[in-house]
Amino acid sequence: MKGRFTILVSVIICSGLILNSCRTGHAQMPNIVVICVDDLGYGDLSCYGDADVPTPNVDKLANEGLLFTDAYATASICTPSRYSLLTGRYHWRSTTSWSVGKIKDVSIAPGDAGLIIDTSMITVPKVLKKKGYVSGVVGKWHLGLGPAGGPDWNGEVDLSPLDIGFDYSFIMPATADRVPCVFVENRHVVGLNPADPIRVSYEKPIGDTSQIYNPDVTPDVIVTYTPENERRKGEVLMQPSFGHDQTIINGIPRIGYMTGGQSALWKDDEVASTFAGKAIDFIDKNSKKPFFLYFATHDLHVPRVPNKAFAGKSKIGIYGDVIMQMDWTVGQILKRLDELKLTENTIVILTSDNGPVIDDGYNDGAYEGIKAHRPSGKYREGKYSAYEGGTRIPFIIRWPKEIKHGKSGAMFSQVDLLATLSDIVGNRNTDNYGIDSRAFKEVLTGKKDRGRDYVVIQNMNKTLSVIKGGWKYIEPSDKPRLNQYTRPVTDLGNMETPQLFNLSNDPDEEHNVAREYPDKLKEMELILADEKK
Ligand code: NG6
Ligand code: CA
Repeated sequence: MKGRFTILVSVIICSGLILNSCRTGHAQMPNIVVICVDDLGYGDLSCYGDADVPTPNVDKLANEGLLFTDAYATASICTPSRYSLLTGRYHWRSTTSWSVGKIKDVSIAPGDAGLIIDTSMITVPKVLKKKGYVSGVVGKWHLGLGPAGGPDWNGEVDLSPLDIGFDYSFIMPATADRVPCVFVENRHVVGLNPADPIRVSYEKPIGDTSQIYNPDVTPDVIVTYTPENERRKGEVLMQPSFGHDQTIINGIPRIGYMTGGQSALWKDDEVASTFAGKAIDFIDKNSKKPFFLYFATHDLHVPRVPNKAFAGKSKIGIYGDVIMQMDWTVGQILKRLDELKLTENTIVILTSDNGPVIDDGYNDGAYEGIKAHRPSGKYREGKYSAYEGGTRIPFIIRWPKEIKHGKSGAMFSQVDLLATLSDIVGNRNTDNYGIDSRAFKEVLTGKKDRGRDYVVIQNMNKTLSVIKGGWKYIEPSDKPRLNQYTRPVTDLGNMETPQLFNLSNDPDEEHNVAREYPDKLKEMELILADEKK
């Protein structure tokens, strides 16, 4: 009798424990918010030592979390960088995934590119789903949609984030300087009037020629876009400095041709607040489940159109205004997490997709206003380049429950996010990791300060570099050395001879020491050759 009673009590206690763990099981899984800021430079944030632009919200994140000094994006441009972040695979390896689009050799996806991530590939949201996560993407996508040539903008958008693991999607299809200038929510263009269908071409003008940019008839530059300057057909509110000379939408000439969809056009000065609102809605709706939000802000990317709350507010002109706007957005997210009492067990990562650029194709005043501010900090060049400014990016992680405030000098690559997040949520089956992704849970949580042995990065021409133990090797390339479409002109780092730099004493990559250190050069060449196999 006594034995039976003991068994009964044990059963009751055990089932109580099981029930309890079921109830709290989900609550214990951390929520994950990855904020991918477009074109944010290593030198753009005060927590990284810059005093030119106030970024109190990002600084708060850094003050409560762990700030990485040696973190890398895998590419110095958007599409390949984001591809790696979501798939754990270097984009330069791609063969199959490009087959869905017609842009095999182009690194920056046009606005009518087909979905670049193959639907059979492993992705961060797919791995997290195995652990019960609900995933959402809000913001700039730039990884293609639909089959080659783009989706049916007027019907169901097939081959979208929803087909690679996301449960919710509210996106700008490519960039704000590429048509179509509409948001896509799940499988439909938002606010589309069927009587005014969207047509898109990246080959030739279509439809109404008064909407096509013509430098001979357009008025002078109006640097700051204001809501009062509403959409005036055919008039230019912001002049291009390079390219960006096709369809004028909301007074801003863009890349690509587009007609129709007038009721669906986004308002440029409201893109940031729209994204913030949608991100918050996603958090609100899913606050009771473990969620993953990939939140890709656009503010710093051209065309820069700060809302009037930020226009003219920084000391360094429009370039600083859009950083302040980005910081406000981050603040909105952090505030909501606080209000929902989710802060303690939510991992918030803030990083950038590639290095910074001052004039990226518009006379928006950034070049004139920026004064002594150095967007790449102490590093050489920025967006597009193989030099450090191209891919060494801010990376901050906050997770109050597990991570103590501090700084880490460990090398970390965004390609490792997939495996590391998998590990963090207890999904240790490495079949689920992308082929280039390695798990660095203890590094990201600040328990170890030795991360990757080396990282591999690419510039806009797919020229590869290896960074290891304070050394940097850039492989030889016959591609053009300069990108003339930025101001100042960008040195892409393409040279016909190998380059080797000792970053420890030459962070500026001024002295190519390839001849002086043949053994080191060989070692780095072999690492790259091995990676390429
Ligand atoms: C370039 C555009 C630039 C920007 C970039 C993509 C011109 C002259 N330049 O081709 O403005 O859109 O592509 O940036 O058109 S990224 O951050 O999305 O990679
Ligand atoms: Ca970018």
